[in-house]
Amino acid sequence: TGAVRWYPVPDLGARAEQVAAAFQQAYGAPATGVWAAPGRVNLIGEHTDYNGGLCLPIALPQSTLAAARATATGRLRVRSAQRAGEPVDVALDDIAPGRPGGWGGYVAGAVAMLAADPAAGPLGGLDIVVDSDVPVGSGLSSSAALSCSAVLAAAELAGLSWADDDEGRARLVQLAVRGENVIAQVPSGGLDQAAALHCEAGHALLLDCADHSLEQVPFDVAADGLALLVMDTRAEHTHSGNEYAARRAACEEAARELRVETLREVADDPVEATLAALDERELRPLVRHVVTEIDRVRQVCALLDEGRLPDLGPLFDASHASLRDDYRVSAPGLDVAVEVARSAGALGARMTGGGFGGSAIALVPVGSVDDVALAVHEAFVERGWVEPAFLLAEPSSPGRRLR
Ligand code: GAF
Repeated sequence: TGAVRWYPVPDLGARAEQVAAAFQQAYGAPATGVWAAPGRVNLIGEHTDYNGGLCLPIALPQSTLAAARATATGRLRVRSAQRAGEPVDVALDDIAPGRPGGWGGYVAGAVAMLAADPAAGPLGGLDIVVDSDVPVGSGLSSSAALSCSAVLAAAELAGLSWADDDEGRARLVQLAVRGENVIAQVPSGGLDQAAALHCEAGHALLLDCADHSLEQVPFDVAADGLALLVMDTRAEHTHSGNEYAARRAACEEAARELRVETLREVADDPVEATLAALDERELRPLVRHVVTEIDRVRQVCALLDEGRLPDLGPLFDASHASLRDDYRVSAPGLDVAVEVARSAGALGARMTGGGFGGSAIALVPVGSVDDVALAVHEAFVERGWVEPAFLLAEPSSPGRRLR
């Protein structure tokens, strides 16, 4: 029905023209190129990346575009179509932790890390215009889409062709992660940036955060008459907030108590007796989530390998329960979306991304997609909540130069 709100699927060619035109308008000179990086949904493997675990994201067609050119001003100037009133203008030398603050820190972080890389040629300055179709604050990784579009632009303008192969892309991922951690001061774990730069169309990316190895896993829900429905609860979410950092710190504390480098080692060799040593109410449930979630990623990959897509449903459900009850990062909107989606015909559903708001995903028979979206929409309206918004996730292409 018309009441349900769907995010449009962008025409990236047309969007690239628009951003190039906006660049010309803003700076009175043509952009050298336009680069794009996608948002993502993580199929499973949540809050495992910073524990050396496994994740399984796909890239979305919704992307952030960056039109850019090199300058000799010694400054980074950035304008955003989404934040028209907040242009950034900072000397490259002044980029520092927390400076610039806000959204500009994601761009500046990526640019500063690139400029500091010994392999990069001198970067005299940069003008950028960004424009995004990734919903902001929805757990769909708008921040990594932003930092990764910037790092792609900055690298190529610094004379590096790192985007041409996996090894170079892995370097760009590291720069974007470091920029977010150090300059934007968000302690994210690397899943989002790896998804933005390594995911391939038609595939999920099996990411092993212990050794940064990657595997492309064919993922074609349509072939089984299914769809992956993304349900954006549009409830405020942020992981620069304390909760994300607190979970990460607690996992590090648990690893210290268990005398392992990361919790991945416990996942590979789980010992109930070891877990029993941890505080029953605080650390043990967190570790249980990480250990069981890593195992669920393996199970999902095995099912995909056998072409048993409909059987993913129960693993999605188990992942959600674990994130809600053990890891405690769900939110009322996410729980309602997941439960209502299941009652309306989804085979399984779970929150995706960092949590505390943001989006959930549901595996739905194609014929039930409208019913599920409508049921979730109505459940939100009944409760007097902000209307949710939806999209169908098509595994899409990685970050790249568009023109
Ligand atoms: C956020 C973080 F940025 C990622 O690094 C990851 O930890 C995710 O939450 C949870 O899986 O998106």
